[in-house]
Amino acid sequence: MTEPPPPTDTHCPYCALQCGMCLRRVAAAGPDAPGVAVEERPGFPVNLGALCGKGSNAADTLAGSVRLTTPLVRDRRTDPLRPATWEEALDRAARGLAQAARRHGREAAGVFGGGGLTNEKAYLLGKFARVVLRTPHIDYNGRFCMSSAAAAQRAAFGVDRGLPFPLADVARTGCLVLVGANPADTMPPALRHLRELREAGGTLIVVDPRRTRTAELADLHLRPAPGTDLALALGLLHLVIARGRVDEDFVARRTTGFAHARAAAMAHWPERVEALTGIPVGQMRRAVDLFCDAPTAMVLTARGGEQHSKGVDTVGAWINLCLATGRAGRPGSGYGCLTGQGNGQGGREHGQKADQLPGYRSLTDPAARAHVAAVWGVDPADLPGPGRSAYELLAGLGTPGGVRALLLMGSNPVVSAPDAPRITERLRALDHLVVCDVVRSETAELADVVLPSAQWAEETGTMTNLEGRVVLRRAAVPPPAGVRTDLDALHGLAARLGHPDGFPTTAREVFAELRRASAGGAADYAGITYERIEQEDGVFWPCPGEDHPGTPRLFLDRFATPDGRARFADVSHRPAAEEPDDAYPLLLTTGRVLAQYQSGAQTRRSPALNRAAPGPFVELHPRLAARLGVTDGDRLTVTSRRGTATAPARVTDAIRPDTVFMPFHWSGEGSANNLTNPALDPVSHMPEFKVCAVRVTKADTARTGAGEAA
Ligand SMILES: Nc1nc2c(c(=O)[nH]1)N[C@H]1C(S)=C(S)[C@@H](COP(=O)(O)OP(=O)(O)OC[C@H]3O[C@@H](n4cnc5c(=O)[nH]c(N)nc54)[C@H](O)[C@@H]3O)O[C@H]1N2
Ligand SMILES: Nc1nc2c(c(=O)[nH]1)N[C@H]1C(S)=C(S)[C@@H](COP(=O)(O)OP(=O)(O)OC[C@H]3O[C@@H](n4cnc5c(=O)[nH]c(N)nc54)[C@H](O)[C@@H]3O)O[C@H]1N2
Ligand code: SF4
Ligand SMILES: [Mo]
Repeated sequence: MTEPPPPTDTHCPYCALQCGMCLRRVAAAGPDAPGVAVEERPGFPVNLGALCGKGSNAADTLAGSVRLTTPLVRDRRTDPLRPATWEEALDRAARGLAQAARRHGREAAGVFGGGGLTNEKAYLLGKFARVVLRTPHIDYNGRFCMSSAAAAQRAAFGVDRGLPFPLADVARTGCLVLVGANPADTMPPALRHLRELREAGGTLIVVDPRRTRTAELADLHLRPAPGTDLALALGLLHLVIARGRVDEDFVARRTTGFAHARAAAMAHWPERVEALTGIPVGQMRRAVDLFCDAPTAMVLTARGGEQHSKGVDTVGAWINLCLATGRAGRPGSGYGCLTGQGNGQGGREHGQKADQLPGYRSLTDPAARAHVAAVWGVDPADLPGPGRSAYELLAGLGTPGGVRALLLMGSNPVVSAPDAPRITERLRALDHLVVCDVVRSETAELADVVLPSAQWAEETGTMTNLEGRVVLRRAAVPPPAGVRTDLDALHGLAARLGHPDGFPTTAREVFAELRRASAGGAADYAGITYERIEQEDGVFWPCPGEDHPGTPRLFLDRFATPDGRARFADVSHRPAAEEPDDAYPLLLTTGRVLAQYQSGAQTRRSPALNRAAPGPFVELHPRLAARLGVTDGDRLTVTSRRGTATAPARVTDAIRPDTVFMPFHWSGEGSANNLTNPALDPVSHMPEFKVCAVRVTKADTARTGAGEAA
């Protein structure tokens, strides 16, 4: 008998914590059951062995019964999908992309990627768009995620890395402000650091319209009306200035632009901000005291503050608060963004984004184009310019001048895009849709060609977590028969489109090229190797050489701007794109629950997770429920200017009476994205997922209009 192989150290397939875990090979309980079990990996510093339910049930995603295990094609648009060989599927996929370009020009082919893909996949996908298709139109679902925080960080600090310090530093700050972040549900192992913070005497302020499980841990919970965080941050800065708490020395030495920020803050006096946000002035004063009295302080934002048509300005205002009080670029202090997807950070550094080249280089910078073109062996003049942002790309599908043939890898926009019914209609209007996925997602159902992909535990590749730590996911089991890696698929497509070279199928080879392409850029991976990652529990970028230790903490000496100083943002309050009125009198906000992940494509296929979170719901306050004549469990119809969703009521005083909340993990009639507003931030092009105006009725009275909220 042969010895069983040792367990494999790897990382969770889901969120940006990229918790360390161990996979042990086990005898599969049946032909379709996964052949591995998830076990603790105590040493990894981010989660120290802890996993949330999604992580501990992650092996469910490997089961053959929930997977795509053969390519699928359809012969005519109206035909059902049928199984095909890889040869036939790749031939058809390549032909469809080439045909669109031939008929309508190169810009008629497009690519849509995902922040869950490894660095190697994201890098090759960008190269595929620019070198093989030579189209400007590539963007990805990260645009829907942390793009507002990225833009604001870049404006203020010259570079955007989720956290400019290791997550464990959170435990040692004096005061932590969480803005629109609910890690108790979205990153549970991170709570360990919050608990340590409290034990060490630090304080926690949570800014969230809902009393979440995270808010329940707070010393102070501020409950702004959705879409008013910008006003709140300005109001807090006003109080900082009025109470003489500005760190004048820091402002003078390490920043520029305070005069504008000061003037804007002075126009947001506390009573005005109370009227805008609903937060009592006394609570704002207490927040400023907690923040300024502590020796060090941090502000971390997540999607609640960022997914707005003014997300960039909102993050800018929170960064202003940090800069004015000297809480940035110092040990124990700073601003950070909790990135979301497994590779939300790395996925945006290596060229999936419409305006960027690998290493966080700008597609419009001639030197950057020359560097990357040399690595790719092409003429810089042949590299296309910037393309459309995610929502604009999707909304233009199948229109004159829009993309007519799309390669989509690692996203499920039928469920997750704002105003999803409209995006679904656009996907149907394509001449040709190719989807690479691990499961038969709602979006795969619309495809002309579906390519079944290998995933996390079945292949090797790197991910960059929310700290800028590059980690290595290692293969523990072979993929099911019939399944190939995304790198294989890209190689096959590139070869059929005239590029037999330049698209390696091993992650190691791709990573070697990525290191060269990123060398000298802001996100410099040149010194990172798989061996170092294994030995050092991950390596933090920038890491320009193999003898460089990597950079766990940024900005301690200087910010990454040309003059080394951080820049204050010049921002003022403005309302949400859609405010309540007589027809749509309530605010809707959307977000997540603990046991489901994103569009649910993976977690809705896990029996344990489905038992924990079986379906959509509408959270509403008892006073609103009473006004509507609704009790817990009644079916509600929620209507916005875009559409309608129906789901059971969940009555709770954890939410403001003027606001309802829906999670977005489900498709069909309970889909929150039937309702959401695709109003975009002018800079980041982030849609306004977190606030729109709705009307709520009891479902069985919807037709008569009775029970409407006034
Ligand atoms: N269980 C689970 N975990 C996940 C994910 C998942 O789908 N499920 N997804 C991962 C990804 S990609 C991401 S991006 C992260 C997201 O992580 P989070 O940002 O923590 O998650 P959300 O639930 O989207 O939003 C957080 C909070 O914002 C609040 N909020 C809503 N509107 C506003 C507002 O206007 N202002 C303020 N201040 N707060 C508001 C909501 O009430 C919610 O509690 O989670 C990651 N982890
Ligand atoms: N209303 C509302 N909508 C939102 C949000 C919100 O807060 N409210 N949040 C937004 C945010 S922050 C995000 S990040 C998006 C995410 O939304 P999506 O982009 O839809 O994210 P996922 O559901 O993770 O989709 C990933 C897809 O890739 C597949 N997949 C997983 N691993 C691999 C792989 O290795 N290769 C390939 N080819 N496929 C793979 C999965 O099966 C799944 O179908 O949703 C956004 N939509
Ligand atoms: S917190 Fe995120 S990375 Fe950690 S186990 Fe849960 S889903 Fe996985
Ligand atoms: Mo996200």
